[in-house]
Amino acid sequence: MLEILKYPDPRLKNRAEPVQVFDLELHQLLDEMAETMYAADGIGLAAPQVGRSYRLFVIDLGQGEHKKGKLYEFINPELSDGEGTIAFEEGCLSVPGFTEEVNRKEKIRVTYQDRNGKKMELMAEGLLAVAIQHENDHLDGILFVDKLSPLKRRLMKKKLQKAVTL
Ligand code: QAP
Ligand code: CO
Repeated sequence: MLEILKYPDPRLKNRAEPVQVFDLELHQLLDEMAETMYAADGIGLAAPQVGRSYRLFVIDLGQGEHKKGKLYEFINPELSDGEGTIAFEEGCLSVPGFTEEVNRKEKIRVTYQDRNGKKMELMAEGLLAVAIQHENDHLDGILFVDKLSPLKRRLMKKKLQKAVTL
């Protein structure tokens, strides 16, 4: 299993590099990321969260080992045509034990490559659109807590600090 970096690890703030080679090593990384996400009961995991600075992430809205749904793999994603607004209570495997409401686009178009390098396109809405935007932010070094108001961010830091001193 891969180790998931936790906030405030500075490596979570780096901008990730595009994937150029679609080889067995990439396939193994994708497989290990999916297993790590399932084991942690997550619904999304981006490569920078496991210390790999590449533009790729996995999503399965089914949630966890026992409720697997459709596994999505997005490589070199680009988001466009955002439409509408949705407020969703988000969490993140890199910020365990903390959730807060974040505003996102309700619908988006995403172009990306699959694990073999084939160009793909998807229109997403609702929870899938939220998850894609959340994971895509990781590729640019942005966490959902960076989107909170200064007050909410201060409360979040207090709460996390309490959790480590317990
Ligand atoms: C990102 O989040 C996301 O605090 C994925 O104790 C968030 O998998 C996509 C998790 C909202 C769409 C909507 C968080 C697990 C998992 C925790 C996650 C925790 C255990 C978060
Ligand atoms: Co996250």
